[in-house]
Amino acid sequence: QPAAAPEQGGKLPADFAWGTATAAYQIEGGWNADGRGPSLWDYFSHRYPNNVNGGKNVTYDFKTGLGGGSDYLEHNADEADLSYYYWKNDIDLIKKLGAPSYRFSMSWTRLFPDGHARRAADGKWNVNPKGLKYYDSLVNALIEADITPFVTMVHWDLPMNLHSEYGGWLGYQMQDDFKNYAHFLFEHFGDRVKHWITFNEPWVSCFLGFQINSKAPWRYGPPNNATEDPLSGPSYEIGPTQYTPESKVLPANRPQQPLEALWCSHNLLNAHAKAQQVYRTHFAAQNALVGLTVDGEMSVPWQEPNTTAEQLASNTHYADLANIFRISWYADPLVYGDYPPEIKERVGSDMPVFTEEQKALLKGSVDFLGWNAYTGHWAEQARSANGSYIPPSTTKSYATAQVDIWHDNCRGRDASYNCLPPRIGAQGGSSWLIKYPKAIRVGLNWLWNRYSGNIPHGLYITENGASQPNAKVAAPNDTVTADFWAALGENPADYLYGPDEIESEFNVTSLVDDTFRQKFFADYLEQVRLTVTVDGIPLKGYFAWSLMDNFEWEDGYTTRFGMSYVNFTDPERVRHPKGTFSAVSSWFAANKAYGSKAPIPTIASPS
Ligand code: PNW
Repeated sequence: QPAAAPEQGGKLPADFAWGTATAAYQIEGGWNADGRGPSLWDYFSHRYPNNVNGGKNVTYDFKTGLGGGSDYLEHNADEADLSYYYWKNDIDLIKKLGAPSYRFSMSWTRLFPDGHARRAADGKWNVNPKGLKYYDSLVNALIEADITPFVTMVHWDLPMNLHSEYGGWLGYQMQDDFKNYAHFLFEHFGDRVKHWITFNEPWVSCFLGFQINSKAPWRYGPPNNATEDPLSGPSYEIGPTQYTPESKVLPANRPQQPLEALWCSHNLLNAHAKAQQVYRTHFAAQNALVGLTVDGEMSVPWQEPNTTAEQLASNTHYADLANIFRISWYADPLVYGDYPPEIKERVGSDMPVFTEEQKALLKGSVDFLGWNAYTGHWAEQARSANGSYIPPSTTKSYATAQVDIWHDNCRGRDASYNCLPPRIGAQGGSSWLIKYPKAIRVGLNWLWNRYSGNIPHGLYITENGASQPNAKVAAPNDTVTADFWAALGENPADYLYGPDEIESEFNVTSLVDDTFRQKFFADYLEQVRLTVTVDGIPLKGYFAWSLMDNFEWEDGYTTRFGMSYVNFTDPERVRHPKGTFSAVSSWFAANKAYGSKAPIPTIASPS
């Protein structure tokens, strides 16, 4: 079979925004410094340290980040990269990269320790002055360095006090508490910040926090110690008013919990719409863009050489459904003012309903849409353990809808099951991360196909990146032959990592000389270039995750996504650029059109 002619395209446009991304809780440290209040992550990682990375007894070798050493790290981000103290080093690093933009998040509780932003009679806000000084210094220094700030308002670190008062996202009160916080941010930083992202990955906050139970607030209790129950502990009670005024329901018992993720999403979407309304009413003259970032996996119809047209059509239908449940659950209301018809039809009366007033506020409430692109999955109709297809359910509820839409690629299946479809690409260093560069192109096309013309300022990749696989990650055991990949026009060498290759790639040096990650970025960035220059999708910017190794949520410090290496026992947390750092910098120098200004400074070799 002849190889397809290479697609050419050209360079990314001169105004294409690129840079790296970070999040406050993952890098700042200084968790209680200068009056900062606790967020969900501070509270739950302290109270239930077993929630993060398997618990207190796990020790590491710090040089490699692997288990089995004799070192021990607290499983929280009390210190992390100490960016609260060493933020100037972060800016130097971004300058060295030559990136024109930087995406970071502000910690709500550093500004308003109890979460309530209020204005006194004299017009003054009850803001924590030292927290404010931190972000003023950061924003001002970025602007001085000619780096455009993209600011995320909430990257999962909700004020713990709001969770105690009314269940955080379960309470309709969150809508106004967030609106007030956003009002303050617009008012204070609006002269300098022109790109706002209200929320990072609502699906993760709501579904992982309130249903799948892998992230704060771990609503079903600590996963590694079932005897501890955050719902009945002495220092943590959810307040009496939950859900929305319409639902009037207090979830006193567990059976009602499966719908909490839906109500979390509902309140969060309304909160976004209210913040955008505040912006357009009071601050439009500042000329900023207000968007939101959705997450993270793209489902692709399962296809093999002998897939029939009929089967492919069915697989495409299920891939679409999976993407609608993951992405359009949020993007449809923000763009079109209501939940997708495909979801409402399947979830039936379990689905929260927007009032007409809420619909009007939601419609057109994103100026741009951010997407965190990491991974892809084959999708098809759900199958049972013996491999036969499960017919769509006839009852309409959230529980049955979940079964109907669920696709698989061996994840979550019984190990004895002979896995088909095989995984879509090489396993990265996080269980959920499978390298599939085309996901980014397929996904951006999918998004623009559904929303084109209704998102005035286009799309941004607000995160893309990889954790380097290490010896802890099993090599793929799927039987995927070279013929299989060749028929799909793929090179198996790009996908298959045998155990030997992983072992030899992973040694201490590879933490800095990170070949897997370099290849990952090269392959995804090529797809970004084709998406913009061949497909004509209005992708306006791209942010690599992440500037440096940091606290990787429930994986603690064992999983590294950084383009710079950080030793977390080093009191100064020196940032050492990895191979990826210069590779990404050079890629943009070669593939983006620049004006007269020299884009890329010389990058010192890693120390
Ligand atoms: C992102 N998925 O989350 C977060 O925004 C970052 O804070 C985090 O460090 C980074 O990914 C790496 O984990 C994701 O299931 C969560 O595809 C889930 C997915 C992707 C990204």
